Amino acid sequence: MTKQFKRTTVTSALPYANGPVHIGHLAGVYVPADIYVRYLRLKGEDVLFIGGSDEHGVPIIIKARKEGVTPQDIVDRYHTLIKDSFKDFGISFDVYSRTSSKTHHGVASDFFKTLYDKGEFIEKESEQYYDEEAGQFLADRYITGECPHCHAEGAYGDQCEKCGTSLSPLDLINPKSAISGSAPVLKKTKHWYLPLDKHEPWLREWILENHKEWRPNVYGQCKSWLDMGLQPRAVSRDLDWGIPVPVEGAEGKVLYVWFDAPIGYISNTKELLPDTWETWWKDPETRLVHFIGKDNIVFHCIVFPAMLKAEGSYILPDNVPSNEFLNLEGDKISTSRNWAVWLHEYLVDFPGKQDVLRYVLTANAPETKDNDFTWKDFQARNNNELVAIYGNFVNRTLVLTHKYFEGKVPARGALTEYDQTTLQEFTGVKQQVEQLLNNFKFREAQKEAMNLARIGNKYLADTEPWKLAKTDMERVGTILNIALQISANLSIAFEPFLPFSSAKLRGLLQLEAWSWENLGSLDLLATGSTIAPAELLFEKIEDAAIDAQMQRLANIKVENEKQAYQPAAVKEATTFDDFMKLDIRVGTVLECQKVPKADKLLQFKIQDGMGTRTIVSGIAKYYNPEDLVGKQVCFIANFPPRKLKGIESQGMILSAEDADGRLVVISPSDKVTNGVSVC
Ligand code: B3M
Ligand code: ZN
Repeated sequence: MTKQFKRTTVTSALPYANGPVHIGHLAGVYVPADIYVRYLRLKGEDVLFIGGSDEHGVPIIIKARKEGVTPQDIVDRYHTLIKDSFKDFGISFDVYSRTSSKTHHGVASDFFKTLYDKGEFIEKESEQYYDEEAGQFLADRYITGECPHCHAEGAYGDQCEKCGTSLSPLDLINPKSAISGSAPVLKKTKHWYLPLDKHEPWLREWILENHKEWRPNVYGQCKSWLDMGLQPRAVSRDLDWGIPVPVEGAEGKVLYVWFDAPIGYISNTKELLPDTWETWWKDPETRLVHFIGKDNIVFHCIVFPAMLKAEGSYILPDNVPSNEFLNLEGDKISTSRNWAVWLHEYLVDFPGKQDVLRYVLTANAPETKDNDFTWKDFQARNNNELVAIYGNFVNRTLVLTHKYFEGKVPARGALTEYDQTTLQEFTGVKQQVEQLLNNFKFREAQKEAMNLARIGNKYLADTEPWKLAKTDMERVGTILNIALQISANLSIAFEPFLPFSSAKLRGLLQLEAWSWENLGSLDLLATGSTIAPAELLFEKIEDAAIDAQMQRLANIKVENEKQAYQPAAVKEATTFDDFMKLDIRVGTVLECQKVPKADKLLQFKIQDGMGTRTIVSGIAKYYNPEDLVGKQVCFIANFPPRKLKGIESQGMILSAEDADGRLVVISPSDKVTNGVSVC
């Protein structure tokens, strides 16, 4: 028997405020959470939707240091940007606050204190790297050195990015502090640990026995953690950005970011509802649901529940619907490599098209496995589904109603057998969508809603009311009445998924009184009521818009390749005499043209100070011949002539080969006399 609850607290992972949010965030966490919350609200259930920014942790400190600003400056900048992006995409939080708030510092500090006083922590001394020049302990990310596995330089204290091995700072060969560059020394430091091993027995039972209904990816990850055996986890760090450990003698120590961040859900609830927040966190009749990405599973299913249980007065999550990852055009989304579609940029390129992105991200949601976002698929889903099915159906219905009935809902007469079959297909929709949404199957639920549009579209195509208009207006009225009622139903069915379009459609239909309960009803629009002039719900997205996005990504790829460029090793030593044997000179390009039937070659006529010479060079892919005429170039004058495609080449033009393979001709930085030597 599933338990009955009175209300639901829905949380969504608190994004780190060290960068803007992108489509991966939206697809993984915020769109599904928002769909779920909108659905519960529509059903009239008591629900609270909690969001906020995670403003502590080492990446924020590192970013601030790089930019020469304070961590507070960084989080102020991104908190606002992130909050605005969510608002723009209709993510309907009841509260969106931040972990640098005063309320949160208080709540998290008290939480730690309670556990401390109850003896729920163990205290341990360990040796950690300390930077004597900077006078501080070093977080794992602040220590770099040689990887003990692949011997790459610049591996971090927690991971080697070259070979992917996870490391501990003590593994690094020749460790260096990223702050001062000095070699760190080992020094004793004290920290507080949550003894997860002590919690293991009840966690095993609670998850593995009592929550078999969790998504297989979530359940499976928990099981493998539990089977490996849990270890005590440090909940404090030696840092100066975060919430001070509220214990005497803990100067210079703050709560570990993963200790304070989930408490942020509680603090943000308290900020919104200072008097009643406890109902949402402590009443056993409240259901707690965490929406997160897969890298956060262990913290939400094991660590945070252990903290809540240790505190003693809180409820535990009932479900943790975690998604896998969304990739972008086949590659992992990465903030540092700029390999992402940023939400605030999307809205500049596609203003007003929030719902299109919401639709595509749900249609492709990485619910059971990693999935790929591609711009071609984005375009196809918009043009072939939103425009061609949903939009087309609604538009035809509205236009025909205006054409034949002056924009008034016509009466519905007797139904034919075909009408009955159509309506039968459609009555099951509510139950199906509900069942899917209750089980966090958002992709399939949205598909069902789209099926409703498909039914409508097919109904109009099959009954062809435009052909009956001359002979049987009563029948046309019946058909359009049905089509209008289906349209009204679509505005309800799509409300959790596409809230902007649903609102627009309701405006067009002048549908004022409605609720989720009405889904499936054939009497949403009264006969004789007026509808607004037709307007398109969705617009076709042209190739040019998609090409521009693909080009942007291609440029980023080139940039990234350049940044990752490893210069070749320096060649064996040579001598000045050897160098002097090469006769390098400057000349001016008089003529330049493509060599027929050779796509790489350009033929040059060069003024070399003594006369002219012909040189053939393999740079045709990178230059328009006419752009080189008049330019001075450097060439080797004493190579023996050789024939290329039948043309005698008298020398070689010098170019630099860029990281992406592009050849760039070398020219003197100022005009010089033709024929002079380069030395
Ligand atoms: N900020 C990690 C992340 O964005 C972290 C989530 C906190 S949820 C309490 O992936
Ligand atoms: Zn390595």
